[in-house]
Amino acid sequence: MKIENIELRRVTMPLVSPFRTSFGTASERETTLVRVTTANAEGWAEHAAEPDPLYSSEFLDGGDVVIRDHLVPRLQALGGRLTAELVATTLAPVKGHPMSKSVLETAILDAQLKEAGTSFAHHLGAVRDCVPAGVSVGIMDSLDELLAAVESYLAEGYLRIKLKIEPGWDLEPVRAVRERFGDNVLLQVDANTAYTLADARHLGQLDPFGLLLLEQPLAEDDILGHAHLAKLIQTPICLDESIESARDAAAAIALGACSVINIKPARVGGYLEARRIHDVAAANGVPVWCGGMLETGIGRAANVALAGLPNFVLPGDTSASSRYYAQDLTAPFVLEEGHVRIPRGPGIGVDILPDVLGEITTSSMAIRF
Ligand code: SMG
Ligand code: MG
Repeated sequence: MKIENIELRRVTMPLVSPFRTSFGTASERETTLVRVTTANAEGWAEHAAEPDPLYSSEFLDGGDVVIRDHLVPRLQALGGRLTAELVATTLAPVKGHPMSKSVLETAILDAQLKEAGTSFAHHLGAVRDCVPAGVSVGIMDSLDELLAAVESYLAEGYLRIKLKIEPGWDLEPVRAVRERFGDNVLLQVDANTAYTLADARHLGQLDPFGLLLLEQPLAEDDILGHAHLAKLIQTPICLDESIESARDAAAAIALGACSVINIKPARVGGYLEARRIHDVAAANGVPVWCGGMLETGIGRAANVALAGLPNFVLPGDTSASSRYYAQDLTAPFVLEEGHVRIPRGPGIGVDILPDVLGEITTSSMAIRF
């Protein structure tokens, strides 16, 4: 495939409400959109990193530089031989930066599939038309505020609730949600690395609440710690930040560090590696679910397609657009009886709304290929 242009476009979108995690609070989402132009198609993807390197070591400004100075030149060297399948191996000599690699691979895959008239869902191997939607609920100032938020998400039809936790905001919010909404609500928690193995006894106090899983309690590089923790508590451990490749997934599973995996395509370098993780987990009987990074409709479309694969057996952070945005960059993803529909058009299967794009763009950079 011959690429003519790559454009990096920085956009900022207001969030409907601030989103607080154990590492910070966001009231807007900033991202870099990548647009890849070929003779016959235009591919789009969005960078999953945040302005600051707090979720992982990647951050948006760093991503722009790495893409422009280190990744794109390697792809240019391939000339007309470039395909999405060659992106990861071509970029492998550059250490790290999975989110920057992912945004390029995804935009190229989108253009390639649009040229071929094939959807992400079909290409990746989705086996359903709709995926069950969960919602991630941030840390709040009070239990009353939390219960009101959970109540309205349940009323909207979300099929699973994930509470963000941190030391000082863990047992009480879980207990409050269980007491108010009962034991049948599918409930899980996400610590974003906020604990250490010394907190094992404390985390064990979550056991009576029947949570689906405890996501990433310990540091991302503490695989052994998670394996120890898994022996000390009953709640299943799910890894997010720790898993950046199918090899990581195989190792974590073999060591007993997790019994569930959150797959975020951006975190693992793209949708093709994400599918490999899905396959490794399936081969080991480990269920997976699709994570989120507050995606606009662009990233959400591709995530929802991935979540259609057979071993995505738990509801994902594949919420409706309205969870974060009053005005999305594409036609909004909506909840239909707790599910989100997988786009079936070519590529990611959604169109960018040009007026919205114009309004939210803060800068852009064109790279001639
Ligand atoms: O897209 O709904 C979403 C976000 C879900 O909680 C979510 N993501 O660790 O899983 C996670 C967090 C990381 C994002 S924090 C900016
Ligand atoms: Mg997480």
